[in-house]
Amino acid sequence: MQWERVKEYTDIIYERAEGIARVTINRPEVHNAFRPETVAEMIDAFQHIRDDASTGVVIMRGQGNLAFCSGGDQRVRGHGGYVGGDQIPRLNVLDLQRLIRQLPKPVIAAVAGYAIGGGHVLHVCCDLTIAAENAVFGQTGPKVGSFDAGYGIALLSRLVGQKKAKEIWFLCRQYNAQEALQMGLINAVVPLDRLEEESIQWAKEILEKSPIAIRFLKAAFNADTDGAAGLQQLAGDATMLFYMTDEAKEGKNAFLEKRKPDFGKFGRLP
Ligand code: 1HA
Repeated sequence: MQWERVKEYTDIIYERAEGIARVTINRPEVHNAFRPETVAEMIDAFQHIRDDASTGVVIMRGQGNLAFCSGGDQRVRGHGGYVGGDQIPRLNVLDLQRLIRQLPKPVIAAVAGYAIGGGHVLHVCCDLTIAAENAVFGQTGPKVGSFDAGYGIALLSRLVGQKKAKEIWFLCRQYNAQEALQMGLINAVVPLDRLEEESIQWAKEILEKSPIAIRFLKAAFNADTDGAAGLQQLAGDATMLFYMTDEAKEGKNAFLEKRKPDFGKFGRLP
């Protein structure tokens, strides 16, 4: 793969090749913990990916082999949130989680090493997770005085069931890749040196499929967990398709031509 850098950032790397976008958290000195700026850059990259018609799948990963992401950077945790250069305390990773969910393209987490705390919730929010054999999964919130009880609970308990999700949160244990696979937390485990290749293979298999079918399926999988916002996504996709029909165009054209629309010519299917 010939990865092309799409945009320059300080905390992340955003590249693309052959229809795949690759977003890498690039803070290996802190096991790829995120600060507000890291998250803002991720949000910017994901917004770009959303508009980029040449991209169909995203691979998210951490720099190096030791960590996918270790959650919020505890060194900049302040009063009410994580504090960046603008001195405003933020929990902006919650915005990123929603963006990953709303993105009409699948996001694959490629996890080498630790996916811990807020980093664990990020992989949970991704559509698929492929782990290297050295991957370690877990929540730390109650140990470090935090909790992410939004998607961190709702999605996790759908993946592994309530009893297991409670164990993960209440005990803050760490789980290896095989244990994670067994509990339905991830999709596959591969040797570390095959993680990249395997993630690209999965992305390529998705890229061969119908983009609109994949888009609707992702929205439908999210719809019931995400409540009205999930339905909004699904309904918005339906509107997008409807706008492509002659029936919808008749409505717009009639308005612009100041005449009564003739919807009678469009059949009603069972
Ligand atoms: O809960 C939330 C949120 C909830 C609602 C809304 C928004 C939220 C946003 C964020 C979060 C959270 O993420 S809370 C949870 C924060 N993360 C953690 O509690 C994990 C902290 N890290 C660890 O427990 C361990 O580092 C580790 C189990 C992942 C790995 O241990 P290991 O292999 O012994 O490495 P370690 O030496 O600890 O780490 C390597 C370096 O990375 C250390 O720096 P050094 O001493 O070499 O200078 C370590 O301090 C640093 N590091 C690791 N994780 C973090 C970190 N520095 C800052 N923040 C980190 N999260």
